[in-house]
Amino acid sequence: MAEPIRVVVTGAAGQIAYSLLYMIARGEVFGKDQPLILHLLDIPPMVGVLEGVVMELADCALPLLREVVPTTDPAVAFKDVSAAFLVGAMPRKEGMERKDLLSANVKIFKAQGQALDKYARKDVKVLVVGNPANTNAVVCSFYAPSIPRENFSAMTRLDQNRATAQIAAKAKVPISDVKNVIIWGNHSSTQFPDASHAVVTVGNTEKPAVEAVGDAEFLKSSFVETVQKRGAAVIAARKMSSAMSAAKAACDHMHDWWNGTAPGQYVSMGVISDGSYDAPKDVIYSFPVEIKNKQWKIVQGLSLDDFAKSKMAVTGKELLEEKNEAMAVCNA
Ligand code: NAX
Repeated sequence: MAEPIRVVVTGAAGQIAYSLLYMIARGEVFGKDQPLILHLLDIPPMVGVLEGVVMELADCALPLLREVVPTTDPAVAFKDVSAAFLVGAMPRKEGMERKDLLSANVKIFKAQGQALDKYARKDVKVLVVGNPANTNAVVCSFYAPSIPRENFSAMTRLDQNRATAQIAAKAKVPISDVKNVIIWGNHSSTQFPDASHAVVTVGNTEKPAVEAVGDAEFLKSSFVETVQKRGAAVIAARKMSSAMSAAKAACDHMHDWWNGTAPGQYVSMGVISDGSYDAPKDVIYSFPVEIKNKQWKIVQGLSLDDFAKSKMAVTGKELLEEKNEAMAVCNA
């Protein structure tokens, strides 16, 4: 069997991590033959809860899990890690402005970027889940200059999974029969869920999603809105934000990064923008990517209509504004 790899999950005492740690430790991300040493980072007030999580992980009796390292020290948490799930962030509290949240979280991701730079493996794959995820990922990468920028990503896979589920339900097919739904831009309400290149298998044939759902208007209206507002709908119903589905999406994201995408299929990831599709350069923008040998490549040559272009411009502008605000906080 392979040597164990070290994987860190931050926010390890939180609700997403509660599902995520189990999925990782079962081998659903790095494979059923890959032993793991899990590093769990949280903040000092959460040490007691973290101890409970460690007990439960032991009680799961998972053969791949060789060691668990709970800590509040980033130097320990990021030491020699091959993969990092950066979930921990300050939650939005009542009365808090978006700006206050951004400023609190940007500081966390600056410090974690510096710790990654100092202690992690240089080929570490970093997935930022904590919000504002795209901008936190930009900041984290900026403060880890010894690690390639391509190794930092932000999670829009939950949005992709939500969008794919909407198409499957509308076309009345199993979810595995829908592929290549795209999320463009920011993991925020300006994101653009795009099914115009998606394909649905109906019987033995592949059809464009628009044909399979039989409703072009749906794809430009309620489909887009439902996906954009799904997070809020879950909060309204559950009184807590998405956790199980967020954990599953984080696993899907890292799994595909680690193992590659199937031929003819692409997935959406927030990655450093090279200006493809007129997105602003040097922000972490969600693009469709294909992955081979642990390297992602933005899918090129997809046609965009005016509707798509206008939506993508809005989310790109927001990302640029967020990045500028974040860098101002970092430099203050
Ligand atoms: P919780 O509040 O349950 O857990 C967050 C945990 O992070 C807490 O245990 C907290 O103590 C810890 N934490 C805070 N500061 C830390 C630091 N400096 N270092 C290490 N740990 C720290 O939140 P949860 O529901 O787990 O959500 C976590 C983050 O994911 C939030 O920012 C949330 O907005 C974000 N989400 C992102 C999604 C995405 O698609 N990108 C979807 C789900 C989720 O909303």
